[in-house]
Amino acid sequence: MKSINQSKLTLKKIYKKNGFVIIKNFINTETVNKIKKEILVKIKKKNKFFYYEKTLKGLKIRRIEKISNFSKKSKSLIQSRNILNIIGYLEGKKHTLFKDKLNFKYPGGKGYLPHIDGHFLWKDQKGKYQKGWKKYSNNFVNLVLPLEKTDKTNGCIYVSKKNDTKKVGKNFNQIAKNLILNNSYIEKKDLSKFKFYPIELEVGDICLFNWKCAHMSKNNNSNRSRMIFYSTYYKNNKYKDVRAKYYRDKLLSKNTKAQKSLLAN
Ligand SMILES: O=C(O)CCC(=O)C(=O)O
Ligand SMILES: [Fe+2]
Repeated sequence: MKSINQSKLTLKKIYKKNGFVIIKNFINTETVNKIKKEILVKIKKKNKFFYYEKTLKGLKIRRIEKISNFSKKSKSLIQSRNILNIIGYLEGKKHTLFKDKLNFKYPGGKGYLPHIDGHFLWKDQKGKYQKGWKKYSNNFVNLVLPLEKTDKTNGCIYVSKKNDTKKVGKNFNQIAKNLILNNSYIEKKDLSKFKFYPIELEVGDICLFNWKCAHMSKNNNSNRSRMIFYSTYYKNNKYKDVRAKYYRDKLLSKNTKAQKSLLAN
């Protein structure tokens, strides 16, 4: 028990310092394999929550939005006590699921330009500008949970330390202002301020990173696919049904379709 507590403390120290941490062997691999199998069967039929991309090998699925609505097993994994507890422990405050998706990256699938999640402006139903995710909470944590091994060759995520972000801004307004308007890409002139670390994960491992950490990923140039759960948790506050509100707002927002997707293509 002592050693478990000590290693948890080490994880917390790393997380506090860098804003991100990899936790090895955190999830039961059989659970993940079962979910993967189930999803691979489900995606054979098209659905409006599936997004596709063109690759040299034809049209391939790129992501499933709201994966936890669509797969009960995914929902119980993404919202498991284990995951919520470790996030609460690392941040020192309770967090709850905000949004969730499954990002595929088949061979030839595209990467994501360097960006900082949630730091953009969007127009609400009335055409009024709103502050990205800040409208919903003042802190968020992202989870990367691979359904298959992810490394540099198949386009793993790269994350930079949260202190790098301070070089472009100290708070939401400053950061958002210095990113490309209406989305959250880092300007070319600022890229040298960030050092990106590859997040190589086996099935069973997870990575958690704070929303202030910039991140990116490259194209998948291998012949292995790369499926990951990519979900976000918000720091609890007085608001209720935050996840539902976020998705409703996104649907009704006056942004263009490209801006709505929040994707770096
Ligand atoms: O799947 C990836 O490689 C990155 C995804 C990402 O950063 C995002 O969806 O915000
Ligand atoms: Fe992102």
